[in-house]
Amino acid sequence: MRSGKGNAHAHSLFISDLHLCRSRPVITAQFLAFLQYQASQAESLYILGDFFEYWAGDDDLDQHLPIIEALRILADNGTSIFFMHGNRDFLIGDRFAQATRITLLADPTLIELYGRRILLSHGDALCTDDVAYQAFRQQVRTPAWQHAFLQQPLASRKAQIEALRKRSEQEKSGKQESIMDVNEDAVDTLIRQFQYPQVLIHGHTHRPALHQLTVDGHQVQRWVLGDWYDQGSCLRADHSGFTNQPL
Ligand code: LP5
Ligand code: MN
Repeated sequence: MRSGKGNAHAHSLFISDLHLCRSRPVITAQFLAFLQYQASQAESLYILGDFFEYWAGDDDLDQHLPIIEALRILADNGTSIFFMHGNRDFLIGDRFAQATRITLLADPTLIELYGRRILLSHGDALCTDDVAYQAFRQQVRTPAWQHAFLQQPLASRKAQIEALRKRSEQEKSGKQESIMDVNEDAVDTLIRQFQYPQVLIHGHTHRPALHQLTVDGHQVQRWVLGDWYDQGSCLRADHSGFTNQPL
């Protein structure tokens, strides 16, 4: 048995917001090295959304074969991989999951790990002050919208995504920073809904931090994962708690 799997060194890793795309090969190379040297030592890897810069549909798998193959090798070697959709890759579906041997998780999902109840989310649903985004999100997360979108030719989907990306960047430049962060009441409501997990882990805001909360007298840690634009960011969980894993 390799170190760190199923023994006293057992640990799991959490990442999000890698925004992998072919135009940023350095990040892809960094991620592939991370899988080989770090994730391979973990019993599980949780990818909490915006793994790709965007995902147009599983018929575009060929764009990312080295990544898909590396995930499959990791899974075949015994690291369980869990994957939650982000706002950029919510169209990842069963074909991608089968090719990579990942397990898709709903957003949010409660897990129990090393004696703690841990709630996982991408984080965009918690940004409730961003009303324009939430209206858009509600529309594109329905099965009917997704079915109709995926029926269209890949080239047409990509053109629409490009237009959306431009519009999103324009609109973001006019939004206050605070609007694009999580709403604290939305966080508290979620914590209550899941009966006060000890830990909430999410990404999306690209504001890595540990927030210590008290919700109805319960202590909760909110870990915000960082993005991978300049350097990787990874949270490690084991029997003694949580730490930022140097990459
Ligand atoms: O990702 P990030 O952090 O930069 O910004 C998000 C919100 N923007 C988005 C858009 C994505 O970044 C880019 C597209 C991803 C591909 C998705 C694939 C399939 C969808 C294809 C649809 C054509 O998620 C941004 C938030 C920000 O997070 C912070 O939380 O502010 O939201 C926006 O800027 C969105 C605008 O406010 C509203 C846009 C409405 C567009 C409606 C026209 C599109 C019509 C499509 C049919 C419904
Ligand atoms: Mn996001």
